[in-house]
Amino acid sequence: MRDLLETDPWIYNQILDETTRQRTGLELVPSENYVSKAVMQAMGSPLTNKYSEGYPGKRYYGGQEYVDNIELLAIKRARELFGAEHVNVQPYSGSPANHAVFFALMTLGEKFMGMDLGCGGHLTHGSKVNFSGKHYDVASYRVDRETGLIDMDEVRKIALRERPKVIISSLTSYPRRLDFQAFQEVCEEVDAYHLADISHIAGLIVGGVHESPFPYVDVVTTTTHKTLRGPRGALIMSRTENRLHDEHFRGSKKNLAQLIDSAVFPGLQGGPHVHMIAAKAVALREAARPEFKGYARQVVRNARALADELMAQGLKLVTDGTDNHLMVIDLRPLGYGGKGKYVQNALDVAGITVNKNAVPYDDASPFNPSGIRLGTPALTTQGMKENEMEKIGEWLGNAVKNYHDVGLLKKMRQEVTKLASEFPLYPEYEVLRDPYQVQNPIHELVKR
Ligand code: DSN
Repeated sequence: MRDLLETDPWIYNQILDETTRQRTGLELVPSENYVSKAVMQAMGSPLTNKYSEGYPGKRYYGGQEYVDNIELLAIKRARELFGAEHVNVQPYSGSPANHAVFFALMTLGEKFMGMDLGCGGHLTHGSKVNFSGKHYDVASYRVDRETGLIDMDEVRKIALRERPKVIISSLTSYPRRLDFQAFQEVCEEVDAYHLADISHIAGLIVGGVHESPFPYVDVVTTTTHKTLRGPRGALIMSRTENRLHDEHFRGSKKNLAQLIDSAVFPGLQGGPHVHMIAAKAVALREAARPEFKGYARQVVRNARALADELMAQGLKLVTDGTDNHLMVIDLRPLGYGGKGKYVQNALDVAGITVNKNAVPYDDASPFNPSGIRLGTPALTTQGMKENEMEKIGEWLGNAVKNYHDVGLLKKMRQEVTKLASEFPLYPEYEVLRDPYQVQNPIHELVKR
């Protein structure tokens, strides 16, 4: 990164410091991961210079011969990996992907069903501060108050009452499996489209440790940067033909695949980010390798080991454990309801990165909720296994219970850094310390 260093030492230094933060701490945010250098090289390539509105063979600009190959290859790899009939690789990220699917399947104001954000759903699944909640009519389902589990009888009851056009099966902070087949049965009973948002679990599905939404569902969205371990971005996968013959599409000659493609472009997006599509293709190739299955299995094993240790430390987990890559600590039994932000900040001091999160039926504010969400995809990429999870679970238990004790957290930071250094990440960054020693600290420059 010598050119960056010469052009902009301030940004260079921040990148270096962020890389050091990643290398010396423990990353437990369950939606994060560490991509390969191959993925990063595709992202940082001259493909970023190209405009390519349209689709392969049908573009609005010249010079597309290589871009078409890249997009076609990305589509082919995603179709093979997930067993999808149709794939669109252009969505910029998960939220625009969901937006495009809504655009394809519903007219504004129509009703859909999604999991409530506070119970483990996503912002784009009907939160009232998001386009999904503002522009559509939302009937949310929640988890059971006692068990924390999705109750499919309840989902069916709401669907029969509300008659939504689309039902979303998904999770963002739900630590258990999704039963796609059961969701599909409800969708068929009420003539709704089934959208599965598998952003969190795409890598587990590819790795064979979570059931696949195919062949049940109509449409699948996924981000590519979580358990799938690719660049930031998303995919939309679907059947080719429309399973339902509803009024919205009467008069339209488009099948489901065409409806989705035209919702992405020109409906929602302009030029696709070709460098990111290339990086998605690289990540899909990596995920097709046999060793990725081993990775996915280890993510789940590590999550179980970590959850067991946290519970052994006396912490309460939502649903009392995990089946996937994530878990949520309920701070309320410790008397720390509404203290999630402080616990998250305390863990930052110890070099352990997590995110504050609502627990189901949380009375506290989303800015300072009562839970901590954590997961194992990034640490597993780094090579950590059950032994390390036990150690980290012990530290976490100690740090959460004593989050006021800065001395303890600082001491823990040293042990954390020592453990992280045994699993080196991007080691080449070590030798690139800024030889110019930029004088103006960036905090001064950006001070408001
Ligand atoms: N921000 C993502 C997550 O952490 O789950 C969802 O968009």
